[in-house]
Amino acid sequence: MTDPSTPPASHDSTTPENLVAFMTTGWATPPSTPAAPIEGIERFAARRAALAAAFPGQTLIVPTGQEKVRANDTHYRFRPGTEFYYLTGNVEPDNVLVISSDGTATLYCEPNPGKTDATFFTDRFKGELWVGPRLGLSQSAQRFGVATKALAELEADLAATRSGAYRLLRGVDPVLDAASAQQDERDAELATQLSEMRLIKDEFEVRELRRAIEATHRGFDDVVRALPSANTERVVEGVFGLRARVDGNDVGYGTIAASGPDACTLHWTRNDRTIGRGELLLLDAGVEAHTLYTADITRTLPIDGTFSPEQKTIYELVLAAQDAAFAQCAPGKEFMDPNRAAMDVLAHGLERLGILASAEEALREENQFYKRYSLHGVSHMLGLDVHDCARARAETYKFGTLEPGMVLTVEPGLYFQPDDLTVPARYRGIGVRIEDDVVITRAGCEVLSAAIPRTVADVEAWVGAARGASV
Ligand SMILES: [Mn+2]
Repeated sequence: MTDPSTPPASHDSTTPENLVAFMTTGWATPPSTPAAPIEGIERFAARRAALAAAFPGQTLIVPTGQEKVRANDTHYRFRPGTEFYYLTGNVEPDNVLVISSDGTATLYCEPNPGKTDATFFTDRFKGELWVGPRLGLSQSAQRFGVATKALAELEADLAATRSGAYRLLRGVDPVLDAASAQQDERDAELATQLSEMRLIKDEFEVRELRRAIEATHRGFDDVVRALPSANTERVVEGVFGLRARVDGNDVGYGTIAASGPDACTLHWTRNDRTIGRGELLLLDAGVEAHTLYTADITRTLPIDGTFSPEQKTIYELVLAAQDAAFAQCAPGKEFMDPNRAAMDVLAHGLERLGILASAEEALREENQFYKRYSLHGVSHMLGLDVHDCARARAETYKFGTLEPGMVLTVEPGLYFQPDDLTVPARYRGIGVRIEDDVVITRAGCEVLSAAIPRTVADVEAWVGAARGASV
């Protein structure tokens, strides 16, 4: 479904009938070569079949969403709906996947009228000469291995369907949401199923996550090389963003380039500060691969190549917490076990530093005082979404058990706010997070991002080498 048409803007030119006649003639016949099937076409078909089997006899509607307005008539770059993409591999906007009650799948998409229809040069949002050609019905069918129909037929087809049992993936397509009756529980069950299907990654998905992580490693290398001349956080964001666009689809989430005390703000994406000498830079960034799987990596780097004694103390404590968490990443462990292990290490370290009076007291369920400095949990699932599988039930995710094929982050941190009087002055304004991505294996886990320098010595050598090279 598409947005209601936008009225012409003041800068639009007029189109006399004679021009339309002239523009729609005199073009070579487009080649009729079939579209190449996407890689893993059978994988997407199997996912659709599994979804249909979970809701037998019901119609399932999974839209990808539309381009969103950034300002007036300009849009944000389109990113497909995760669930729609997971079921189709299709990255074009506006499409809607419908799985009928008999289990057959139909992709509703925009036709590609070629240059036979004036819209190819008059429609600023869909016209081929404005935004490039769409695949259209026959090419989409070939490429994604699914039956296609024109988007214009969707409303009538759904009207017939809505009298029966159907479920809609809500929150993606406002037009479909508005046109469908409230049935929160039924629709939520569809969203949950689509989240839980993605808890275990297959080989193809793990391969794509590896690619995203490798590209992210290159992006971190780029940033490290740029550090000697990077005087603002914005430079760091820009350098990483270049790598994300060149080696992948985009960044998987807004890059956090937090220098000095900005690191104490968890989702610092304003990135507008001037970087000071002797500070730490907390870089939390991930490249999203062309297949939309994203990395989620954090490194905390000494700008000048060497940690100060205070920075090193905090960094090593976070590192020890991360190592303790890695040791809990194994099949049969609870999802929360890595978090518990990390918080235990952090709380005892905070006690040694005199910040917590008693680790034991701080760790008690009714207190959780360590959270004043650790702020967030240690893990979340990672995949097509950076916070993947977000609609999974607590019993399968947060209170579930780790299984081979699950991919999650391990990211302890410590954050001492600049105005926190419970913290010795020399530690205030220090924020450290170390984040890696792991896949659970039969034997334990593999740290997919292990090649990115992490220990104090390795990080100092990494940043130091770039400084040396730039002199
Ligand atoms: Mn994360």
